[in-house]
Amino acid sequence: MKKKLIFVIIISFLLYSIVHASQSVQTILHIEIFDDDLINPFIIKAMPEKRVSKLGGNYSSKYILSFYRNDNNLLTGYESVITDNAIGESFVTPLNVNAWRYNVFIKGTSHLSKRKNNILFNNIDPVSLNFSEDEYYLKAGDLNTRTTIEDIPIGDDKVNSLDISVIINNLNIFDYRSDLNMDGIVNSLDLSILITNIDEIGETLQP
Ligand SMILES: [Ca+2]
Ligand SMILES: [Ca+2]
Repeated sequence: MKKKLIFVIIISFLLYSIVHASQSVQTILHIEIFDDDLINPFIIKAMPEKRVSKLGGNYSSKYILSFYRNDNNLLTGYESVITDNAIGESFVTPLNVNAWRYNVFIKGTSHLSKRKNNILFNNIDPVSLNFSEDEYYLKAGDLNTRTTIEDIPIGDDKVNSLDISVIINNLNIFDYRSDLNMDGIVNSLDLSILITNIDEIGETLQP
């Protein structure tokens, strides 16, 4: 009788171990599937306004793309991107966002945000996001630092006196964010671009 009881206990322990181990395997598999489900690389285009003309183009800038789930509007992840000088394009290789349907915002380190709604990333249909359709240029002048994402300083998506004080502090030097026309120096030309956009807000702040 005692032997039988010990046998039952051992069998129960073994069964528990097997079930527990298979749950752990499922957890590991789940993480692997999650990684495999990252959205495929895609192309974006965004052109900052009022850049001076340069041989080979002058449209490069730094941006953060933020992905909000289309069904519940929850922020799912960010991807950083630096566009090229020629036409403001970049190939984005996602590291943080899984396949889903999203509303996607682009926010420049010196520019107001724009959005694209209801974009399906299903890793079957190719995706390209052109934030500068119809020669639409991103509005410049958001220079204060509200937060920094992946080493890219990001403002509050408004152009106001906070941004004017940043540009005044950077007059007559080179500063990547304040040099709005990208001619190599911060001066009255950059200030006048900012003044043109005073009180403008980006699309993250619009209904
Ligand atoms: Ca601002
Ligand atoms: Ca300048």
